[in-house]
Amino acid sequence: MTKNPIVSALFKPMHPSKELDRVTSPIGLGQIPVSKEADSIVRSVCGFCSTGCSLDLHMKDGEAINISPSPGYPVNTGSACPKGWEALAPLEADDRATTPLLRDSLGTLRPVSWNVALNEFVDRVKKVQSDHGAESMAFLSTGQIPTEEMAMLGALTKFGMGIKHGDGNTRQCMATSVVAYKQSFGFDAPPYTYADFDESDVIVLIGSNLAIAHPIMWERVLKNRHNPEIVVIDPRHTETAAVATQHLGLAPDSDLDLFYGLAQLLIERDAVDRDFVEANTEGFADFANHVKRFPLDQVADRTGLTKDQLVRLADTIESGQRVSFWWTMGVNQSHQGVRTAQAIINLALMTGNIGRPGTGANSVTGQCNAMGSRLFSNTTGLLGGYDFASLDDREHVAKKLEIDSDVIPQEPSWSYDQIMSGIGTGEIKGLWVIATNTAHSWIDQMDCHGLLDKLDFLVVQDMYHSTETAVRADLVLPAAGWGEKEGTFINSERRIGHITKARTAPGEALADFWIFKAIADAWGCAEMFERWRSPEDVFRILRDISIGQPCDFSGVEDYQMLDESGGVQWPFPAGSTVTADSAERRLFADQTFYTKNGRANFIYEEPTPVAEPASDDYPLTLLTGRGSVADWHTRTRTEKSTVLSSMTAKDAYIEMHPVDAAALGVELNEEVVVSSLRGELTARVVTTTGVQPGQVFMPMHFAELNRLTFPAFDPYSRQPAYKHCAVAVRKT
Ligand SMILES: Nc1nc2c(c(=O)[nH]1)N[C@H]1C(S)=C(S)[C@@H](COP(=O)(O)OP(=O)(O)OC[C@H]3O[C@@H](n4cnc5c(=O)[nH]c(N)nc54)[C@H](O)[C@@H]3O)O[C@H]1N2
Ligand SMILES: Nc1nc2c(c(=O)[nH]1)N[C@H]1C(S)=C(S)[C@@H](COP(=O)(O)OP(=O)(O)OC[C@H]3O[C@@H](n4cnc5c(=O)[nH]c(N)nc54)[C@H](O)[C@@H]3O)O[C@H]1N2
Ligand code: SF4
Ligand SMILES: [Mo]
Repeated sequence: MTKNPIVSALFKPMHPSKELDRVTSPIGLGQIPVSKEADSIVRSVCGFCSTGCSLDLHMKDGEAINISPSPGYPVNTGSACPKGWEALAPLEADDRATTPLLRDSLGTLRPVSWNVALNEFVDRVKKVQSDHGAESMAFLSTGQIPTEEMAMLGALTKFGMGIKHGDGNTRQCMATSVVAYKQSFGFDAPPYTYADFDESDVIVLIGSNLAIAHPIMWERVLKNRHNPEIVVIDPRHTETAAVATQHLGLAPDSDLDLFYGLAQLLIERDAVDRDFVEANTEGFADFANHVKRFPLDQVADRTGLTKDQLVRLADTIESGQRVSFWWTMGVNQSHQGVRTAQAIINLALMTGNIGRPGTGANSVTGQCNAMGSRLFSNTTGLLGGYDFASLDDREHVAKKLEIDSDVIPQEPSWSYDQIMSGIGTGEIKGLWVIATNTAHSWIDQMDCHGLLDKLDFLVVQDMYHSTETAVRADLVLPAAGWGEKEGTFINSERRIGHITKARTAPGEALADFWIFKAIADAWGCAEMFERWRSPEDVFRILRDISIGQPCDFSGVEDYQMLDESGGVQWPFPAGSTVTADSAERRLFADQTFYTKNGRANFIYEEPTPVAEPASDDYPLTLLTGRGSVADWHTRTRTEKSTVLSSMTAKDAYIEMHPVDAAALGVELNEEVVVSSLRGELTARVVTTTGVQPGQVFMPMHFAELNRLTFPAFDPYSRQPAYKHCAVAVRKT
């Protein structure tokens, strides 16, 4: 058997699991002194949410033994949420994948060497491709690995292995914002800097539970010294709504009606920044005509809000000097997410609330490196924010990479849902899943599980062998996690931050970067990646590709510069220097957008009905989302921390209004069966007025939840509409 040179060079024999005298992190906000045991500190950016807090890793004998939030970093200034404090615990779990695992003829996953695993990977992927065509192998990646790793994966698969279809979990999360920004601004460019949280006098949060999902951004809202009006638009009375000055508990998925109605109210009272609209936008007159069809009475009726609530919000927006609009999954995960996001963008444009401190139409990102994946995963967009369909773009990228432009696909990939349906039709026969847990998080789970089981070859590359997806795999590749490898993340405000290797990965687990390098070698395309010697080399290659793009960061020399400057926000073209003035960067201060004529577009459309309204048989609307600050997604990481586990519920629960519970005759903590047309689960009832009558809420962290969800998608972004389906609840 051929020995893989990358693996041979990297391979370290299994080290005895090191007894780490780890000090327990206190929970809470604030700073702690360096642990007494530590002999030095290295800095890194947190690997959970997109806030991108900086963390100090306390080192002893070359291994991180404790964490505290970094003082002085522009994002978190000495604070972290519990997940940040506890970020080392997931690395020490018993179910870490420590060797590759291959399913044997009896159906059991058994440990094999890297050489066996790599040969198996190459032989079976090549067989899938020769039997069914190159396009029958696909991959699903993530917003949770460093940019350098994403780029390596995207280039290896698409340029090296002839794979055409690859998408990622960013589709479940940010695809709507990507399309909305591209169409409205000409580039996928969230315009804000976190200082805008500090500067606003009106903060409008739409479908965003910031207090739970982005606690350190929320802390900035709470520290805002302008006594801001905080408006929360969410069907639920969330932890965030509890502190708001206005909560609009609208009917689920009625946001588009609401925002068109608000635009109409503002136009009626001439609360429009005519100069800004005239000089910098396209299509306002037609938009103004469109929203005439959304009069106050009708909007109140469709949203379930009172006319007073609507008028008060219009007053607030009109009188605000610096109004910022922030949206997250309550908008993106809708069957009409793109148009809803654009309706928010339209409000910011027509009131001139963009490009100035404390303003903006701001999509809050989810995962630590979703922004990196949007620009550099080489999935739907060509590496660096370019277009697969453009010959010029393909030639430009090929030249930068010193490869033949013919190897670059001429079309974007299928989206996640198209890849899944492709398995159903037999067009996709092999799937490589990297750092995402499809079998838990994808919509309409019963269907999803059937599809995964239908594949000829399923490879899962994960930190753990126990995930819902890994246990279904034919081959598991053991990956190092955050803290065990190096690279960069891009946070929600476009800040590039350096993540540092501060721990040895267990057993034979390797950083995803080195797994990709080893596969390139085993596949026979290592030559193409000769210059991609280390993550930092890749960083330099990507930096060169970014030149001339809105995301140009060619002014960043190297990782050291990122460390010394507290991260750098793009754009940062060559010649830029980090000074006190340039430390914060907001887009569109010059009122020039990235469209061909430099103007932002007003885009709008008639609202459409939800895919599955409540019915006699399924009378309740199921809302889903984040349940607690201590839970991360499918919990593979956070459940490994005893501290985080103690802060959250172990088993599935469903929130229900006391009136609905009484009608069903169920009480707090009673077990119920929740069913939809697609599947059912059992859960405990939590009675709360946080949800409205007729609605129920269940956190996405429970593995069973997506048995219920309905596979509806936004037509432009193909993002799943996780936030809405019809269910019934009955006593067990
Ligand atoms: N603790 C924790 N933090 C996280 C994550 C995590 O798993 N755990 N995940 C990260 C990721 S990847 C993401 S994408 C973000 C998500 O962050 P958020 O989007 O803030 O979180 P969600 O709870 O998914 O959804 C937000 C809200 O949308 C509301 N909503 C539902 N339907 C509608 C509707 O029709 N209209 C409106 N206006 N609102 C609606 C829900 O009630 C919910 O309160 O969080 C990030 N941060
Ligand atoms: N019903 C419902 N479903 C939802 C949502 C919802 O609101 N409601 N939200 C959606 C959203 S916004 C998102 S972002 C998705 C998230 O869904 P997923 O991406 O499936 O969730 P995670 O648990 O973050 O999965 C990440 C996987 O990568 C592994 N991992 C972590 N770090 C590394 C690494 O460095 N390398 C490798 N190789 N593996 C690693 C983890 O162990 C884990 O198995 O869920 C979506 N699903
Ligand atoms: S807020 Fe997000 S980035 Fe900051 S410590 Fe918590 S999970 Fe990490
Ligand atoms: Mo997400």
